[in-house]
Amino acid sequence: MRIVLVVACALIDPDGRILIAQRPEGKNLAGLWEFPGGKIEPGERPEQSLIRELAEELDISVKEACLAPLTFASYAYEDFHLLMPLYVCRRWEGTPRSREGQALKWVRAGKLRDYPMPPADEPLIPHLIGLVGA
Ligand code: 9L3
Ligand code: MG
Repeated sequence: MRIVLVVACALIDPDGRILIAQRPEGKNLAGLWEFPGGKIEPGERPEQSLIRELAEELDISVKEACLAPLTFASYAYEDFHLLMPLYVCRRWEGTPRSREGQALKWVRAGKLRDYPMPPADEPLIPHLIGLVGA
């Protein structure tokens, strides 16, 4: 089974809300809400990939020291196995804005269940509730 490494981030604002993004039409899992991130490209360290993805998708600049590992997702899709570290970040430069047509939403951890997510992301929710409260 091919293992695909993807990195994701829970951006947390000063109110304790978490940013989720809706996967746009044309991508797989379109319409589902996810923690922003993407695939690790060859030659990249995970933190570099995440910083690149956050710039590409959200137009924010994040320093590596501001990324803290929280947990990970491990999920068997039909044709590959997804391994996805989840980082949390409370400090960034710029204001997150949609650069790829994806809708964005700041949501309390206890409300994340109201947003349909890829199955890989769902088990991450209790870890975020544990971190910031519901
Ligand atoms: N994925 C799942 N949850 C996430 C992210 C960022 C990604 N929070 C899955 C969707 C795709 C694969 O990982 O199957 C690669 O993501 P992308 O490069 O299409 O964003
Ligand atoms: Mg992505």
